[in-house]
Parts: sequence; C-alpha cells; structure tokens
Amino acid sequence: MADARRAREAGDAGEAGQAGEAGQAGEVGEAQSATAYDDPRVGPRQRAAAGFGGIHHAMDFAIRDRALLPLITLNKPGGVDCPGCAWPDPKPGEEGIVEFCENGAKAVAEETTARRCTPEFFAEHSIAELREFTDYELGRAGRLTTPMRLAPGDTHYRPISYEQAYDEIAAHLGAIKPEEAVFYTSGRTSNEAAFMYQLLARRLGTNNLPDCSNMCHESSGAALGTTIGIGKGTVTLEDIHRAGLIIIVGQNPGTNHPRMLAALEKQKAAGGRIVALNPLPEAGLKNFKNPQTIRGMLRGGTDLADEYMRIRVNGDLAFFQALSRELIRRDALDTDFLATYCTGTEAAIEHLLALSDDEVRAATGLRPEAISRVADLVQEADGVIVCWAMGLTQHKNSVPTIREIVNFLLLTGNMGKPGAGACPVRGHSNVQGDRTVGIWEKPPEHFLAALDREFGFAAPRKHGYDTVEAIRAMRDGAVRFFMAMGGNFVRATPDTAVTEAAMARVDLTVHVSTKLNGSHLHPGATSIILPTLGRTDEDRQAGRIQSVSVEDSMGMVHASTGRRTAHRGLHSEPRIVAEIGHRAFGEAYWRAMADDYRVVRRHIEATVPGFERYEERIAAPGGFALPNGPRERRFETSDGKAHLSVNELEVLQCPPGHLILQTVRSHDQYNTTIYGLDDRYRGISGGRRVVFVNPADCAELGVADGDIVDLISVAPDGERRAPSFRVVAYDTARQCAAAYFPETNVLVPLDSTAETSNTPTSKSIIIRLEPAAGQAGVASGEEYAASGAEYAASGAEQAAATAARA
Ligand SMILES: Nc1nc2c(c(=O)[nH]1)N[C@H]1C(S)=C(S)[C@@H](COP(=O)(O)OP(=O)(O)OC[C@H]3O[C@@H](n4cnc5c(=O)[nH]c(N)nc54)[C@H](O)[C@@H]3O)O[C@H]1N2
Ligand SMILES: Nc1nc2c(c(=O)[nH]1)N[C@H]1C(S)=C(S)[C@@H](COP(=O)(O)OP(=O)(O)OC[C@H]3O[C@@H](n4cnc5c(=O)[nH]c(N)nc54)[C@H](O)[C@@H]3O)O[C@H]1N2
Ligand SMILES: [Mo]
Repeated sequence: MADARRAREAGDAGEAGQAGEAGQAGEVGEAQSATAYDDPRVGPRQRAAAGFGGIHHAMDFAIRDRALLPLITLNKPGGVDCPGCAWPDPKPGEEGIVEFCENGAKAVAEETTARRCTPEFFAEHSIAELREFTDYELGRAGRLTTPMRLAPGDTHYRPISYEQAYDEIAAHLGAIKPEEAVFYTSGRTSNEAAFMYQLLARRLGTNNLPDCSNMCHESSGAALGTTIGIGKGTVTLEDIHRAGLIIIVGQNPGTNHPRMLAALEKQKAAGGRIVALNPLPEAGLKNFKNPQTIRGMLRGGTDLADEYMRIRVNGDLAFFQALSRELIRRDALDTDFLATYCTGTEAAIEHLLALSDDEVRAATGLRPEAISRVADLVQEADGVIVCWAMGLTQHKNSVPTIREIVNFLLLTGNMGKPGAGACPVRGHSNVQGDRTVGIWEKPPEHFLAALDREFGFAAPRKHGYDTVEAIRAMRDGAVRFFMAMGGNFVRATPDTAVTEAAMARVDLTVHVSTKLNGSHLHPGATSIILPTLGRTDEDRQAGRIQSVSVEDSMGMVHASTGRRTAHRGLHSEPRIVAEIGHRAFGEAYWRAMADDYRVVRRHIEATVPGFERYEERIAAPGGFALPNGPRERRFETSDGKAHLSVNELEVLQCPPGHLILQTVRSHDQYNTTIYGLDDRYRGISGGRRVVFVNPADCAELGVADGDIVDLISVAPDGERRAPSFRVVAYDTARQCAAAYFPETNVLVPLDSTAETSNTPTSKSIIIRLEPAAGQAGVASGEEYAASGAEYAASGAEQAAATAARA
C-alpha cells in the first residue's frame, strides 16, 4: 500500500501536472485510507531556520506551481498581501528586496498552481473514492473551476451554474428559520467579503457566525478584552525591534511566522534578549539564517533565544505566576503605573505570594533557578514584550493563563510604552480583520445598532453559535443550512467522527472554496461547492480591477490587489455573497457592493469605529493603524482601568501510563492544507503519521523509536483512536508528546474546551499508546539517534554559556 502511495507521489513530483492527474496515477481502488500508515522517514534535523535551505525550498514550490511573479510583489505597497500568516509588513522603504518567506511562497504556490480540479475529475471519482485520498492528495487535485452540486443520495458531484446554485441557496434560506442557518468563516476572507457575509447572516436574522478564531486566538481575545479593554495585541513592529526582552511562549515562528525571525534578528542586533518557553526545541527559535541578507546567508546565522526553557505542556500559568512572584519579592514592580492605571493589584499580589513551589515545579518541570534567570533579564530590560500563539490558547485554562501574562506585564509597567506589551501572534492573514468588521457570534451592541441605521433592518440581538456550539447544534438536528466562506470546517474542528456525522444531518451545505478539501466529502443531504478567486487572482468587477483590504496581527489595515489571471469565469467572494443576498432579500445594496468594493468600504466606515477616511488611508503605502487604547495607556474597561486578576493554578495531571499530546503544524502544511510530506526542522520526511515522545517516557511506556502505535485518547464520554503512528524518540518535555494536526483531530473530544473562550483543547489531550495491529517496525533510527545526540550536545553548550553569563 505504501508503494502505491509512493508511486502516486513520484508521478506528482515532476511537473505542474494536468487536470485530474493526482487521481489518475494511483488506481483509486488501491488508494490508502486517509487514516492508514504513511511510512514517514526519520533523519537528521535542520538546526537553523531559513537561510539557503529556505530559499531553495521556496523556489522549488514556486517553480512547481508557477508562483514566481506574484512573489516579487508580495507584502509590498501596491502588491498582494501574503495569504500565509498575519505577521505585519515593514514600513515602506524598509522592506527587503523581496518580502516573503519560504512558507509564504508555499501559500502562494498552492493558490497559483496550474493544476485544475475540473468536472471531469469529479466525474471520475465518487465521494467514497475521494474520502480515501489524503488531504495532501486532495490539494494536489488543483484549483476548483466549476460550481458542483451533490444531490441527495448521489455518488458524484455534478456541475451546475453559479446562477442555479444561487437560486437554490436563496430559496432554501427563504424556507428555514433564521436560527437554523450557520455561516462559518475562515480567516483569509478580506474585510470587504467578510463585512458582506456577516450582513447576509444578520439580514437573514441570525448571529450564527462561527469562525476559525473560535479554535485559534479566541482565548487571547477573551483574556485581553476583560483586562485591558481590547481583544487585540498592543505592540507594533517598531516595538518588537526595540524591545529589551521578548518572551516567546507557545509559538513556533520558524515554521508559522518566518518573517517574525527577521524582526527578532533586528531586535537582537540592537542588544535585545529573547527567552523561549516551549516543550519542543523548535529550530527557528534557536538559530536563524536570514535569507534577506548576505551576512545571514554566509555566516552562521543568529542565535535567537538567550534562554530556551523546555517547559511542560500547560506549565505557563505556573511559570508566569512564579515569575511575577519573584519580581514582587525583589521589589521590582512599577508602582506608579499600578497606582495610576490599574485595579485589582493588591488581591493579585496576595494571591501570587501564596503560590506553592511544589506546584510550580510539577506544572513547569523547570528548576527555580530558571525562573530567577528570567527575572534577572526582565529587570535588566528596557521594555518587555510577551509573544504567544497556539501553545497558549488551546488548553482548558488558556484564558486564565493569558490573564496571568497580563498581570505580569501590568505589574512591571510593560504596557503602553515603547518596546513593551502583549503580542498574540495571529494565524490566518485576515482573521483579526474579519472580527473587526463583524464576523462574531457575540457582536457588541454598538455595531448592531450601527447596522440597523445603515441598512434599515433590525439586526438580531441574540448571540449565535461559536464553532463548537455549531457542531453540537448540527449533531442535535437543529441546523438545516451550513455555509462556509473558505476554510475546511470538518477537518479543522475537533472530534472528526462526531463532526462528520453532524454535518450529514444538515439539509444543505455550501462551501465557497479555492481548492478541494475534506469538508466537501462530508456534506449535508445536498451539497454545493462554489469555487472562488484567491488573494493573488485579479478581481475585475463591472469592468474595474478591485482591491480588497486586510488587517495584520498588529492592527495595520492595508490594501491587497491580485494580479494573476485565474481560471476564467470564477466569481469573487463579494460577488457570491451579493448574488445570494440579492436573490434572497432583493435590496439594491447587494449588487452595488459587489460592483464596486469602495461601496463596501463606505459601509464599513459608517458602522465600524476607526475606519474614518478608509478609502484615502488604505491608498497610502503601508495603510493605516486602527485605534488601540492600551498603546496610549487608555483602558476601555468598565472603570477605565487595566484589571489585574486572580487565577487559580491547577496542575494538569497526566495519569500513569499516559502522555499529554499537543497537536502541531509541520513545516510543510498550512492548517489542513498539506503542501508536502516533510518537516525538515524536525527531521521527518515522506510521511506525517509520527508521534514525538521523550526517550525516558518511551522507556517507561515500553515502546521504542520506530514502533508503530495507535494513539488512544481518554475522556469521560469514551475513548477515541487514531491508528498507526511511528514513535519518534525526541527531546520534548517529559510526558509531553506531540503529533500533527489534522490527523489527530479525531482524538480531541468535542466537549473538551477552554473555559470562557470555548476553544477546543487541541494542545492538551490525554492519550495512551497501544501497539498498532499487524504493523511491523520500520527502519532503524540510527541516523536519527546521531542527530539527537548532536542536539543534546548543543543543549549542553547552551547551558554552559548560560552558566558563564550568570
Ligand atoms: N506555514 C504555516 N504558517 C502558519 C500556519 C500553518 O499551518 N503553516 N497556520 C497559521 C495559523 S491559523 C496559526 S493560528 C498560527 C499558529 O502558529 P503556532 O502557534 O506557532 O502553531 P503550532 O504548530 O500549533 O505550534 C504551537 C507551538 O506551541 C508549543 N506548545 C504546545 N503546547 C504548549 C504549552 O502548553 N506551552 C508552551 N509554552 N508551548 C506549547 C508547540 O511546541 C509549538 O512550538 O500559524 C499561522 N501560520
Ligand atoms: N488539532 C488541532 N486542530 C486545530 C488547530 C490545532 O492547532 N490543532 N488549529 C486551529 C486553528 S489555529 C485554526 S485557524 C483552524 C483553521 O481552520 P480553517 O481556517 O477552517 O482551515 P484551513 O485549513 O486554513 O482552510 C483551508 C481551505 O480554505 C480554502 N481557501 C484557501 N484560500 C481561500 C480563499 O482565498 N477563499 C476561499 N473562499 N477559500 C480559500 C481552501 O479550500 C482550503 O482547503 O484550525 C484549528 N484546528
Ligand atoms: Mo489559527
């Protein structure tokens, strides 16, 4: 079976292929089930991020998928905003010759591929056959070209016209109750499309607008909104460059935000320090060879992290409590700042002083000296920033953990001054903008009132479903219409088996997509796929080329203009929303917006604070900044002060014989889109079904590097199994295993979510390992063991260096 897989990939590797090729080569009868073992190989790890290797890999992907031209204008004024991550662009005039990274290149290549997923492809493969394709193989089918419809009980999707699809969707919306409709959004959608889409839902009469943010930075928004009065980060790119100390927690920028490494390099060159807290030794945090500079390419690169703390999964709340307590004991608080701007200080201090050392040790796995060293760095630094991502947001106590980071920043006065503040690093390139323009199941009253005024209907006030609530409602038969503006709902959400079955209960599912994905294969009774333009594609409406706008992770809004000619006849996202809205509700504003996106921007200006003179200001190179109170020490909370909070420490227990599994991204994927089967920073190639386990845990559990095991998660409502993963002995923290998502989403119980934010706990799943049925062990891990030794040696070097400094 693995041979059939490799044959299919070999046929794949050569040229940008013909339409449908991905399916033809592999005799689908023999295709592997998407849950079968894929024979990953384990070799030496690449220790530095980017550099020649990165450029070389970027070019490979770009040439394979004809993406060279769009890359040159990526993230430049007048060009395309990278559809990869939300890291901000440098100021005009300060950019590199090219402003993209290896993974931005892959994101663009994925979109600009010459492959086409045509009606012939769908005629050739039934739904049942396509379910046997891996996510990687589905992506290789290429860009969708034609609206497709799956009739109830049919085995194949069949082509229809956009007009037929719009008529059917509008008729369906007219026949159901508003609360029976769910409108999901992924974070790549532009401000313009997102604003129109939320209007469609609210015009129908529902706030059922779940989005990918519910699975992503919702915990950050929840923690920051209540403490500092804005659910966003408080720093700018200039702050990153000048921070005295940056603490990077639960984030792997080398893979997921590679352009951040260039900003960190600049900060280090100016004398800044970096501390990383992570259970895994991530390559980019250790060493970076900047591909934009000759020095970066030729020299040994920059060692980024001064201190690398191998913290246990979910140890961060305890870490920040212990750090704050240490600073309280040293009398190192900013008492003026606390007195002027904050409430809750005394209660927080009292609670922190009662912290138990044993609990800190159990939760973090770190020695007390490690925490003192970080306290030294905090005291020495002029300005401290804390950056974080999914390693913090996807746990049961994520919101308290992030509130504890806010406590630390407030206690030390590191908020609202240069080089200091909170920096949740966003994922999708416009996930923050989508929320700003109204994609939210719990919209604020002022926004709804503004919509009422602007459009002359009464927007619904009742809160809608978030992602997990939407799945529960579908499961319970309460949803009759599901629409997705981008994304891959069924694959990205937890409890895959539950979600697939839930989706099947919906009458009509509609996916607006650029590429085929697993969600299209787990449809409702009737399913419609509407192909659409991507960010890099030229978007011409009513004879004019249209620009869209997006907001980056630091609240800068700027324009993006696609320039490539995509497959002819594709409708844009705004056009799709407008045509459905026009047919369902008939107002003139729908088509007026789709004909000219400036009209959408005028409506946003009239309804969302901070967008005054929108059109004029996005025309400026680099765009404009949205208002951000904490940057000026303005805290728009109930009492106008920043709030310290009291957060109970609960140590995540790992029962004997079990592990805590965190699910991460490999270097060759974008969420559920799999670009390739390698993860070279972690030494993995040719397959994805690996589980990283600490060698001491392997010994204790009686498994060896190379064994093939099933992962079984345990939850109060039963066990879940993900079959066939190769054990990789790896220097992750004790009891803290790691494996890739989305293969492991099947293990995350739907009801296991974070307090307050309801985010699935994808980073703390309790599992045990069982030998996989009928699987022989694979090739020896000798080469791997050698690279592990090298890593251990480098760890020792670092420890020595640290000791020398101390
Ligand atoms: N190339 C590429 N870029 C991307 C994406 C992609 O898939 N591919 N996805 C985009 C999206 S939507 C997002 S949200 C971001 C995600 O960006 P990241 O958050 O960097 O993504 P993950 O791979 O989930 O990595 C989580 C990191 O947290 C660590 N970690 C896990 N649990 C804990 C913990 O309890 N404590 C601490 N301290 N660390 C922990 C893991 O070891 C890992 O290094 O990236 C965005 N950019
Ligand atoms: N276990 C586990 N689960 C997770 C996570 C985790 O760390 N662990 N991370 C979570 C996070 S942070 C996130 S953000 C979610 C991501 O959840 P989603 O945003 O739903 O998933 P993506 O994989 O980013 O969506 C990919 C699909 O988007 C479509 N697409 C791409 N570009 C465009 C476009 O321009 N327009 C349209 N209309 N469609 C487009 C393509 O069809 C592609 O197949 O997953 C979450 N799930
Ligand atoms: Mo995300």
